[in-house]
Amino acid sequence: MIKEFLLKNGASEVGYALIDGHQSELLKHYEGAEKYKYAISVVVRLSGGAVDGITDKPTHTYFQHYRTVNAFIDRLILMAGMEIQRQGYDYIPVAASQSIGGYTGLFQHKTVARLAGLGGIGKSGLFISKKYGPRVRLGSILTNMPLECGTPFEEDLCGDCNICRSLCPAMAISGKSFSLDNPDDTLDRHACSTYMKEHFKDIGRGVVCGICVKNCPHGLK
Ligand code: B12
Repeated sequence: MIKEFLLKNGASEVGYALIDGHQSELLKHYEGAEKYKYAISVVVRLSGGAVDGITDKPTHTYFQHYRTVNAFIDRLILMAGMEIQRQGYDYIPVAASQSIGGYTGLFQHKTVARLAGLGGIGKSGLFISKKYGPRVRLGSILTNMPLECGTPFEEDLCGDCNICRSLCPAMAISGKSFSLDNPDDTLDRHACSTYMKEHFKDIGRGVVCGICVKNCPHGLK
């Protein structure tokens, strides 16, 4: 029912993930979070036109779209969370784009989307949706409402492709395939963030780029 609600209200894809056992980071910031054993991944497809406009730098249009989609996702997960609460369960909304320090969010949307089976992680470090490639933004709802969860996505999506690595102006992408043993080996977060801050301050306050998002062949299909 929650899935139908989210899809009816504008989500492009919705998946359920079992996050029990993967809450250690969350527990450092959120006392009592162990009861949130389930998570809902909310995927919102980006405007192709807004993404296609990105060249070797982002655009004002992409930045505004990023902000609008973030606000939309935050509202959507609030509405679904209120419905979860009406049914007698609890939830934590994980905002679309909130950092809590050290290049990290309260919980990783990519973890939820991948565990829900909606897609995998590419060499770019981005979540690649099976339907839309990386041209999506994500939100998550953590909950104690028991859900029938999807099967985690395990396939390698990139093979020999290194387009994102060769086009990244920050040289932040290592070219290594995603692996659960070393999930953070794909992207140098500091290099990515520093480049955006130094070069794109006037376009998107230094928080957007999108070159890897635009050029991934999975999103061009
Ligand atoms: C802080 C932050 C940044 C930082 C650090 C990036 C980073 N990758 O950590 C900086 C400023 C550099 C950044 C840059 C960008 N960001 Co950013 N960012 C975030 C934010 C707010 C938190 C990320 C975080 O917690 N990082 C900590 C690391 C450890 O986690 P992670 O890399 O996000 O995810 C890893 C785990 O999920 C792990 N994993 C996967 N499956 C499993 C399973 C298990 C069991 C475990 C333990 C782990 C695991 O693999 C992933 C990759 O290493 C998220 C929102 C969120 N709450 O998730 C958005 C988010 C990751 N950003 C996003 C985007 C689009 C961007 C940019 C393109 C900028 C832009 N908007 O134009 C670039 C892209 C860089 C790139 N190639 O990935 C999107 C990604 C969408 C997608 N398709 O993947 C997100 C999800 C926001 C959103 N609402 O959609 N970002």
